[in-house]
Amino acid sequence: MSTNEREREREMGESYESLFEAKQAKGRLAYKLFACSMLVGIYLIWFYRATHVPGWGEQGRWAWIGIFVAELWFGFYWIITQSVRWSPIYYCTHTEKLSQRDETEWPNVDIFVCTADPIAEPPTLVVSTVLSAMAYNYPPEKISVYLSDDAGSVLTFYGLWEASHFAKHWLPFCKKYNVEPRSPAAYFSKLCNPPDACNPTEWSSMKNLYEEMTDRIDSVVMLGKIPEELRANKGFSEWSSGMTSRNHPPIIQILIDGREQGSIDSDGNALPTLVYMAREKRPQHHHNFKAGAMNALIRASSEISNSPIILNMDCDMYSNNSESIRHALCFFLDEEKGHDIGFVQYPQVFHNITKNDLYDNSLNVITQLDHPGLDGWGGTIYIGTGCFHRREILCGRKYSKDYKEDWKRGAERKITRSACILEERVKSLLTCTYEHNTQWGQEIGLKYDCAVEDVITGLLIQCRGWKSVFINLQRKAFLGVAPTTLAESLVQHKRWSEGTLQIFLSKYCPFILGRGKIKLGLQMGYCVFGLWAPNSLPTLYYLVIPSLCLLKGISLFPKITSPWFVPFAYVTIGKHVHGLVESLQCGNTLAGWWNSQRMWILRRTTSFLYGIIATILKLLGISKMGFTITAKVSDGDASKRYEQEVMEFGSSSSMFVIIAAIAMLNLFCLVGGLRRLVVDGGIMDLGRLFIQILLCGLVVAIHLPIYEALFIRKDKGSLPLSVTFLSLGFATFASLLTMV
Ligand SMILES: *[C@@H]1O[C@H](CO)[C@@H](O)[C@H](O)[C@H]1NC(C)=O
Ligand SMILES: CC(=O)N[C@H]1CO[C@H](CO)[C@@H](O)[C@@H]1O
Repeated sequence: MSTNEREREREMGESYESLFEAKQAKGRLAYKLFACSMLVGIYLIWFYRATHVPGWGEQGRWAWIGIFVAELWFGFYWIITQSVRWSPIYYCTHTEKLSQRDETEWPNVDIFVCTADPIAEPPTLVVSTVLSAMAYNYPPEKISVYLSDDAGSVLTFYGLWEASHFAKHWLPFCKKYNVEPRSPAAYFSKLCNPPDACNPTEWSSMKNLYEEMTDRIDSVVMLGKIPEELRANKGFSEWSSGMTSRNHPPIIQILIDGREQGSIDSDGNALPTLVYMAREKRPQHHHNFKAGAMNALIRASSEISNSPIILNMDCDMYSNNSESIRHALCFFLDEEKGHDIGFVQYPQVFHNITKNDLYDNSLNVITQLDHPGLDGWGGTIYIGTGCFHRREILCGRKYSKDYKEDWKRGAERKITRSACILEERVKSLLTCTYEHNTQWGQEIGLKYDCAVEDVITGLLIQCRGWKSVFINLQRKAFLGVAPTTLAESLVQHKRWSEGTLQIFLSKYCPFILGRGKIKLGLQMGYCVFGLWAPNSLPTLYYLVIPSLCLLKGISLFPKITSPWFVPFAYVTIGKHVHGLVESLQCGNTLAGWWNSQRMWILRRTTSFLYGIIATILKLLGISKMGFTITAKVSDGDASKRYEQEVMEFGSSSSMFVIIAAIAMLNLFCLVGGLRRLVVDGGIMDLGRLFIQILLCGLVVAIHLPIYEALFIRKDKGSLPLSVTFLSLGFATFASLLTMV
């Protein structure tokens, strides 16, 4: 149906009210002019480099050519990044219009929560997330919550079993007092006293109930096994001795069966369905990490609730906004513009970011600018958590013009067998061998063999013709825990950069796969992330070679009095001032911006370097993919340092040697370079070497916390002595080599 026809239909009296709107970002013309001027600056720099190469035999010829290559790369990458600034759109929803519609016709929603390790992700944390998902402001009989436990741990199952009882009190309490947030852990940790609206005795007894539950769960976790008397309860008998996280049969337990008449809360209202799932694990079968778990969830839920909408969230990302299902549905249920929307992505936001965000974890700029930028080209990326999908698109469905989901179909409850028979049926879908010789992990479900299964799955969905939208609510939909040490943050970025580069270098490269299917701007938008890792090499070059040349007195940049100085100054200042303004606009502090600049360097010299090496090794078939789960808990001293924004290096790693060596080398070069100016009477050199001195000085300034950790700090979070010696050794060696 063309737009004209639709309009006619509307004029003819069919009632239609749009459930969402898209707004263009303001000030785009000014930005585009600025970007063009930057491009001119970049061309001038390239031109200067190409026309001023030192001749054969002259000093610094190779250093010059190297820096030219680095600048070619930076310019190219900058052009790629313009895609996410060109025409951002911001979506807003009209839930009030949705609320006017008949509730019984709203679709069912399946919520998937994934956990993988009862130690790194303690059951109490998982349980709070699950409870926040059960308590959405949405008809409870339409919600089914599935917990996938990749560790197959009876401790996590016990936690969920406790939660299934606690929910009977928690859900009516949330409803009665309109509690926010609905994760009990988050709610009670913020309040010490009952809020005015609450009945104090009721509030206190709820708090006690919650604390007793967490105490029981914690003590079972401490013991490492469940008390014998529990084994009599349904479900616990699934666990037998000798089962490990890597070797166990499939387990599925329907803890609350929403279809049953008896499943009601303490006020007599319906409860959401609650299911525990652990797919089969055998050492000889590869399990495909989180993508494997998600695909098992898709199959298991298709037998039990088969809801047309699926939300997936990580176990450490609780729901902070009980309205977010309604907001997401505004996109899917919009009769006019909703047919081609495949998924709705919420941002990843963290609740434990400190004021100046030492590790630049907040993703503020990515959330507030990059994602809307991608939306401008018809689709944001799928980031693996906080995302609503249509079930059909996860099962490989292509978009076609006459596609129209019949939501009423999805609003009915499937009436099937009793829970026990259902569980037996579902088990057969969770075996290790079920997927053999099928399209699961390829055409169906989440894509396997990629460190960022989410990004590649989202890309494949868009290439099948679906659009996606990003929605950032004022009150954030999901809140998680950010890494609290440098090592964790770097490792996380290594995985991201490695995965996205792997996509770029495969047949799924956005420029190849997406050609003719998604817009060029979106193809480029994917490459902003896909080309993170290659940035490491030119950055390392820029951090090392100009400084060494400074030590030797070789100039690699135009004199301060030369007209060629202007493009260098314009591009550098333009880029950083613009970045600073954006950062402040997105809610970062000035110190936070400075910290993000440091992390920008540290990530490029370590995470991205390791990412590119790992990708190359994998391409050559030398190494295989691994997956590390970041711990979500830290000890007392470390927490204090985190609050005080003292850099916590965390588990010792070879990455720190690189960081420290670069810091030391630049310190040597700065001192050596300045000494040359002063002592050797080379003050005339100042104009010639000005840019290099400035660059080297800035590198030293940004690494101040590193020197502190190397030489001054003595606490447990700082750098070990071995790193100090190794980095000193490297830096001395490199400087001596340059001097001879
Ligand atoms: C999370 O929800 C609480 C309670 O409604 C609200 O006060 C807070 O601002 C929210 N947090 C974020 C980051 O939006
Ligand atoms: C500032 C802040 O909220 N810090 C918290 C981050 O998360 C850890 C672990 O959950 C808490 O212990 C901190 O208090």
